[in-house]
Amino acid sequence: MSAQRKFGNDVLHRWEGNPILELEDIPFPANAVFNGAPVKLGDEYLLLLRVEGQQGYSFFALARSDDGLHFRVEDKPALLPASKGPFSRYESRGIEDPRATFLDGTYYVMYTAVSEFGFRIALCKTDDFRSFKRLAFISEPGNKDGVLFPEKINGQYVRLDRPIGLGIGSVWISYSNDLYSWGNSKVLFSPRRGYWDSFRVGASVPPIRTEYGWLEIYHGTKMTSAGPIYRAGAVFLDLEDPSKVLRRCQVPILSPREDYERIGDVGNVVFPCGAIVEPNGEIKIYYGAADTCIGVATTRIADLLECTIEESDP
Ligand code: BMA
Repeated sequence: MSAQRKFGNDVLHRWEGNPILELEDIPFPANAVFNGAPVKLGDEYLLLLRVEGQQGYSFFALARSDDGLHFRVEDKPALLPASKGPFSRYESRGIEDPRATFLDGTYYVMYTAVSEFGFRIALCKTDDFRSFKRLAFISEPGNKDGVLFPEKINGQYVRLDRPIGLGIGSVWISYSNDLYSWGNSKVLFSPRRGYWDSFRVGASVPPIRTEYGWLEIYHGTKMTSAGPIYRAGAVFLDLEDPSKVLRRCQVPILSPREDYERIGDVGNVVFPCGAIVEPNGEIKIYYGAADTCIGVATTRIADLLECTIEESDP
């Protein structure tokens, strides 16, 4: 059986060495590692990891690699939930799902802050992924999956996120003049009845500029009698006006099929949090698998374009 048939013809191709990081690779006591944000700093690949500690709350650790495939995790956590100061109240149950964007000469990281009040989006910045400066909470509770565009559009910062309204999760777009105050929020795209993304959709990878529009790799869920199945999909947004969806995939680009994606703390989950576009055009997408480990899969813009169709009413 060919590798492609074995993997069910997903548009993304898993690396045969997956998972690239699992609990055994964490050099301190932890419960699981998943949902990491990749960046390429010079020739080095960094992966800011969500690690769930044995207590049950999450924090971030840093992994380094020369090839984007073999990673070594640093001995100490990179960022812990704030224990004092104004951020501590809203991070008391952990920090989750970092997404990193290079913008204005620095890296901004949007992450989910979790507390007794619920989850909300936080923003911090870093130059080296060793020290982080927390900037602000940029949403109230009930919102997560914040991803920042890598450039200003029409003079404004732009982000996607996923507020939960009436239990339904759509991807929204918002704008800001200073990265702190956000507004002019609009629904960008929603779950589709009867589809693999019929229950919720959320932004996953910070948008990537392509000649066909902004590529957003998102996650979508379908509810089943055994719980949700998390898959990955793709949309292309208008370059000048990213509130317009130009194209959307009909089928998922990655579905949980391998044992490490099917079985874990939360089974049937693939959850991308970032991608690296290589000089040769290959896109490496890093994803959490079953909330227990991390995998990498590759694709090309042309393949993603081919699996999307024009939105009838952009
Ligand atoms: C989402 C987030 C992710 C997690 C996923 C699957 O809502 O909480 O951190 O990987 O669910 O459990």
